[in-house]
Amino acid sequence: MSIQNEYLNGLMERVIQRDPSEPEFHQAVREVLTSLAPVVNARPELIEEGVMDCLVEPERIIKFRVPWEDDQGRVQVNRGYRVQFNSAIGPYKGGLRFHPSVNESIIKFLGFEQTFKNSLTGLPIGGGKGGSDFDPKGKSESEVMRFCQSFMNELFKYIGPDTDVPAGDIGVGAREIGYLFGQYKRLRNEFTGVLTGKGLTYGGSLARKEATGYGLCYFTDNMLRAAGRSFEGVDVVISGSGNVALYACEKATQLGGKVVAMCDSNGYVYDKDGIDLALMKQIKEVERLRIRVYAERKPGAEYHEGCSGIWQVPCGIALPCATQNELNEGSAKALIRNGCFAVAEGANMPCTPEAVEVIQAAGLLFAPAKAANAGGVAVSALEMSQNSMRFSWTFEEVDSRLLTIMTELYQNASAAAAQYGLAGNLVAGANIAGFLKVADSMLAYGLV
Ligand code: NDP
Ligand code: 2IT
Repeated sequence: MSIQNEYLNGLMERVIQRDPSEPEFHQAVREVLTSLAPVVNARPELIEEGVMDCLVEPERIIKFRVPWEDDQGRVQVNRGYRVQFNSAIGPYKGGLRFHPSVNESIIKFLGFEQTFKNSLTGLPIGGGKGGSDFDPKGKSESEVMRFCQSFMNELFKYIGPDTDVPAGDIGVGAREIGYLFGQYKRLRNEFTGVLTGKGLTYGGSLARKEATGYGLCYFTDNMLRAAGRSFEGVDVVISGSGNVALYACEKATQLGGKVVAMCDSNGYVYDKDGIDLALMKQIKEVERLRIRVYAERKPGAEYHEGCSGIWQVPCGIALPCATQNELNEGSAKALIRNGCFAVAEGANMPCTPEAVEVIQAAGLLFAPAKAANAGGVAVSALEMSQNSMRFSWTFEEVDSRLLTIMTELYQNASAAAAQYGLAGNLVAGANIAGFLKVADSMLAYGLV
């Protein structure tokens, strides 16, 4: 779909010309500008006052060297990033990703999307993202610790509980957050809520670990119910087997679905009896092994080499929860052919634009990442509140707030889509609803 506004088309061209080698960032910006054309057509001051031009340019990009010593005593050098994208409605907030594929384009796309996602939660958090091309796979505990400490030796200068509050993402979980928090505390001599996703003994929130996966299922359940459907008795396919995927599996199962397949970057497992989550957690969270071990330990389960084959597994509901652009047009067509009726994005931008077009054209229910996976950052914001209060809520308290946030988010995105004549299009609805609060705040401040 093209952008139905001449100015925004020109802006898109300028974004590409300015940074021609950032395809993921262009992809994310194009989707948002396409959705925002009807808003901008109705409110030309958004262009005249410079909001649209500012929206696509990060407030600040920090890029730094991360030297660390491996177990053989050799110096290794990685690259670190923090993109502070937009602070119109609160301190920059968003995860850190450690993965060999990380580059400026990927961190910019994630920071851009985070701005709208965070606004959608209804909580006062701006958008940011960071990370490194460091690969935690195959590294020892002490190598991971030394890397995290070196990463924080530079990052601490730019973050703070009222400035920028990082958290986890791919390759960054409670272990890495512990090392990062410990180093920040040493350097600043301060115990503050500067990171979220912390361990429960030092300021972490109950239900943060579960929040993205649970929130994804709460959002999906709302979307299904509005269409007279539910998880009950439905086969579900979930890509990935990390933090988001594991807790999506847990909640989808609690809501009556049967998760029949999960994957890692090497291959997928199919279990016709439904994934044994306790076994999967043992393999992935405790022992940190490859997913093929699941099929070795679970009678009746099959392992297949190659992760993209997972979309050939018949299911009613598909939850891509691994990484960007993991579900392409061919995979979308396979899902549709096999009777899938709903796709909800747990990962950030997991469906390619061509896949989204095919899914929407075929009339499937589609929940976009910015809305559907906002539960993680929402509970991060609740962790910030608890840290500020020097208090902690029970699991039930946090979980019930999460459910309310995801339900209201669904209603707001649906309403925004309907208001602009796009009823049922949650991509447009989420982008518009997320944008308006940010844009009105930017206008209020005056831009130059
Ligand atoms: P984890 O590191 O815990 O797990 C990532 C999973 O995805 C692993 O199974 C990994 O397999 C797989 N994966 C990663 N990269 C690739 C790749 N290039 N190709 C195939 N598979 C891959 O990360 P999370 O679960 O935290 O994050 C998953 C997605 O959810 C990401 O898109 C993230 O941005 C998004 N997200 C995360 C939130 C959170 O709170 N953690 C919040 C909102 C969104 P392998 O082990 O083989 O690498
Ligand atoms: O993509 C995301 O929303 C996250 N990785 C979570 C960010 C956070 O600050 O909890």
